[in-house]
Amino acid sequence: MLTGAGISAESGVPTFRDAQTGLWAKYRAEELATPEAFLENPRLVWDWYVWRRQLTAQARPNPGHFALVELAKRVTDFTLVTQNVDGLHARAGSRDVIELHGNIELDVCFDEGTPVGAGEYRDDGSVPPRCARCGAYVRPGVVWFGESLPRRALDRAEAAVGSCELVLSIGTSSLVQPAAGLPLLAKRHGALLVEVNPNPTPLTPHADYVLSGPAGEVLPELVRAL
Ligand code: BJW
Repeated sequence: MLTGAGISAESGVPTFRDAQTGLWAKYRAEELATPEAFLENPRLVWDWYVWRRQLTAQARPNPGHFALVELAKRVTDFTLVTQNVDGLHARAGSRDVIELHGNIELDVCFDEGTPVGAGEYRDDGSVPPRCARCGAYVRPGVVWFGESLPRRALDRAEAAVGSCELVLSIGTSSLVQPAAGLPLLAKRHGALLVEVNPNPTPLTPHADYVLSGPAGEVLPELVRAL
């Protein structure tokens, strides 16, 4: 399975390409999720993540997330790959989730790329905070445009799509590479491709089946039908 922001939409987490609201209405998410944006205006980008962290912390997994937990129990070999950084699959009970774009809860040092944990922040009131080891800014542990995906996560995802019989692409606009290429890779290896999305995407013409609707309704129905 490959999931995207759409599966968390029914948990109240805005999708990435939804129009931004409130303070952020004048920015496009794509303009904030880059290392260049952070270097140019660290405070703005940091505050955007503080706001999004609050949103995801308050969000609860929805029936779509829970349906994938159930599906995993009924399938011998099940791999869940997500582009989401919100951690909602794990909170629903999914195990061993492959997070291609990192996790919004984590902090890492901008210069060293290593995790920054409790007691490792410089105590100077800086926003964003600074790494106590080297003084560089701390940033969220997510993958921004132009950055490489975590090698192990991508290797595992590619191995899974190279050998699976069925791939579900759920709640993703299928625009962002390399994740968007994974379902097509699976199809080239002979897998059946099913898309779950209320809206068409560039993947739709390649899908063997399109289940057009919200993941929180379609996935529980799919599990019931098994
Ligand atoms: C519902 C629903 C409901 C609504 N139920 N569904 C090859 C060709 C061209 C460009 C590139 C390429 N290879 C790499 C690139 C560059 C770039 C890229 O892909 N650009 C394209 C946009 C053109 N990729 C990268 O830079 C990646 N790095 C990389 O490849 O490194 C090597 C390299 C670099 C540069 C050049 C070449 C190689 C990194 C990508 C990192 C993406 N990071 C983000 C931010 C994460 C942190 C954060 O959250 O702040 O990840 S961007 C954003 O997009 C986020 C998402 O995970 C990702 C995908 O979005 P997603 O999940 O699809 O969400 P939406 O909002 O787009 O769509 C929601 C969908 O849900 C919609 O379809 C709705 O209809 C649907 N929906 N309600 C089901 N209830």
